[in-house]
Amino acid sequence: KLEAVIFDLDGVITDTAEYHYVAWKKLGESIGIPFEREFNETLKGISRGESLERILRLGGKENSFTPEQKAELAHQKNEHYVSLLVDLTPADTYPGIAELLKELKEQGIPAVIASASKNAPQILRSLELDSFFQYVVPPDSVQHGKPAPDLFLAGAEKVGANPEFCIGVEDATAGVEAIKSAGMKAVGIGERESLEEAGADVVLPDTTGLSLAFLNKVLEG
Ligand code: B16
Ligand code: MG
Repeated sequence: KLEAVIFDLDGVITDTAEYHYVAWKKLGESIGIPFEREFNETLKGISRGESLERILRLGGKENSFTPEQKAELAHQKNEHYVSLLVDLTPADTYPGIAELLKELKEQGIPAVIASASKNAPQILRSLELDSFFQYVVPPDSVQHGKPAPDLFLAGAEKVGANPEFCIGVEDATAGVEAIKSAGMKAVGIGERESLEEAGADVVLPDTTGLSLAFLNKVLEG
């Protein structure tokens, strides 16, 4: 029986992935490292600090900044990102998500957030979804970010669920890898090829197909 559903946030619950892209792109341009959407895919699910490192590496500038300057760049990106978040309302929740969360709550199946984002609690409040989640794993509370399993394992442990009977839902390849190394079933949202390659048990093009009945089938295999 399904014991918990552990959700990624950005790209699964709502489209903040787009805001991250806009904010990182602007930051990149400000330091002479332009990039496009394709490169941005590799930043999904990756922490703020590590995302910055990857952008600097892309531009061959990993040694051009002191740790203090890097912290300031990450701060600038976050300021811009947070300024874009003020527009977020419940209407920005992806289709099917609110309905699924209601079903889970009615059945007493815990819903958990395993996001790399430090802004997750604020985003959930703006979407008015915070009361549907038993737990939001603080990204700083675990040792390793995605693709390591830490965030997903911490979520399962907090609600007393056995990973074997948990389902993780992710839009990023690093996230799908994290779910699989946690020993859970993985539902990928987005592009079939890359998510299947990362180990997803099933891939849906978007969130409309998510329901408790669907997740129960995934768990049965
Ligand atoms: P923040 P997820 C991740 O969230 C994003 O996919 C990633 O692009 C972002 O850099 C990371 O959160 C950190 O977010 O800067 O807000 O702390 O997909 O794991 O929900
Ligand atoms: Mg994501």
